[in-house]
Amino acid sequence: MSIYLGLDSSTQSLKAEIIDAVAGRVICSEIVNFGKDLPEYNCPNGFLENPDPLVKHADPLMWVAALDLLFTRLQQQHAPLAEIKGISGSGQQHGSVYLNDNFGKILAELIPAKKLAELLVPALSRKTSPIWMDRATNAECTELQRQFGHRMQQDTGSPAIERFTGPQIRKFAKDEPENYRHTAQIHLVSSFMASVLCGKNVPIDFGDGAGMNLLNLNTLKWDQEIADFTAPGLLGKLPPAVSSNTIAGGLSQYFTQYGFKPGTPVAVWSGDNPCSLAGVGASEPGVAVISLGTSDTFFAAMRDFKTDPAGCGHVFGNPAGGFMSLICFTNGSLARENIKAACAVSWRDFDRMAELAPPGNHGNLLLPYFTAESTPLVLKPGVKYHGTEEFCSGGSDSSVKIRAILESQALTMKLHSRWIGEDFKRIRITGGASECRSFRQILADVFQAEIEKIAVADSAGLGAALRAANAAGKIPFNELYEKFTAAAESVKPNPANAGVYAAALQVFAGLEKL
Ligand code: XUL
Repeated sequence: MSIYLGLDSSTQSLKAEIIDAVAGRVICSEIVNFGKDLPEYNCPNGFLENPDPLVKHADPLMWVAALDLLFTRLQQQHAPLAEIKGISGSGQQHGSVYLNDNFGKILAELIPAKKLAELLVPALSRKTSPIWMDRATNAECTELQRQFGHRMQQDTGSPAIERFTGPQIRKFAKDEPENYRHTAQIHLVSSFMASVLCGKNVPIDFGDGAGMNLLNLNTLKWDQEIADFTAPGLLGKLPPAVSSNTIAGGLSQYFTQYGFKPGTPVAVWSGDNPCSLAGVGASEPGVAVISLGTSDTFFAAMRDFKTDPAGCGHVFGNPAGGFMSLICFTNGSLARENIKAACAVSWRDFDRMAELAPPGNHGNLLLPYFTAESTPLVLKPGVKYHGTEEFCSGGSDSSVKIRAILESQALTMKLHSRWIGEDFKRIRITGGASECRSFRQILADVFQAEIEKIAVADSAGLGAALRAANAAGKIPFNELYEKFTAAAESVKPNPANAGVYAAALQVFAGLEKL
């Protein structure tokens, strides 16, 4: 048997996808929802409440508590854990975990009599972890930009970005110098989880490492000068950066209590977006991916290294080698959920009602900044409506409101992905809202591209499992893609709507500038 496990540590949950790489099937899935299953960590939406809307931290102990609970559930459903030939994972990007010099020793001596969340308490040099939704580092970004100017984007793939790990580390070192001094290791969510699995500190992969404003993408090494300016002695606190198919180590003895074989190979984890690129079978250039999760992201494997002149898009490592582009829209599902709640409809009606308004929606659009936005950068949340008087005063039908959010989200993706310079004719779609048929048609019409959905909804978890099969089982990605990522459904663009949306795009671009 050729069985591999992919784990997906996302903003709101930890999921498992177990695949049979020969049969080409997901044979087992499981989920732990942080808000519902671990309410004691006070992160109903994956982060801790904070009076400052720009601050978004989570409790890293919740992530490891989820690991124990997930494995318990997999064991209860008799998942073939002893048969697993390799494990990898996907982590929400940019979030960082701060550990003191007990961490390595504690990991080496994990004992099944206690749970991970209890064992790791003395290892934290900072109780909370800033996550990708945090925007509290604007001052640090300004300082980094002032110091490095255009080189920051040229060499790390992005200008200094609020949610990226380097600016976050700089803020921590400035605000809490004592706690920073006691920090021996700084991990990403991905490398932290992989370290726990392996019972030792393990590297960060190029895919996720590129989201830190610290990795030089020309040399694929930490940038000494940027690291030194970011925070004192930072280089000594970072794990090495390695390619995404590196085997980080063997599974710690601790996990035999769930039925795993100790020493099962664990491949380095990567970020959720790089994993999704693999999970939808798009690691060759030419096909773009839209992932509709907590955030909406638009990404594609890159032909040549290229950066976004507007500074909103990023370059990350492609887990299959080379680079990928990525643009993140923070107000993804949050905006859709807000409109759904305002219209008091079910998701099924949300989908159905969007089709009742015509393409172009009588010119009604909105800038959906329910929370601070990364693309374009908006630090002061606020929704802006544009169109008929009725729509702007909130009096329109639900169908118009719903169509407005979906068309606006499709237009912002089109507008902010132009720098990639490719006219994508095929786009693969994944994530919860990819179920929404009307949204798929709107995306097809706005991009004038065929929108393809694959059968497995958790593309990050599947991508992690495929990466495990590639790294530990040496199965080529192409072989895996043939078996796992064929399009299950596809929506064709309607050429008759191209003009309406080309005009709407101009209006939307103008609105953003106001
Ligand atoms: C990407 C980003 C998000 C997170 C969480 O830059 O911030 O997509 O990875 O999903």
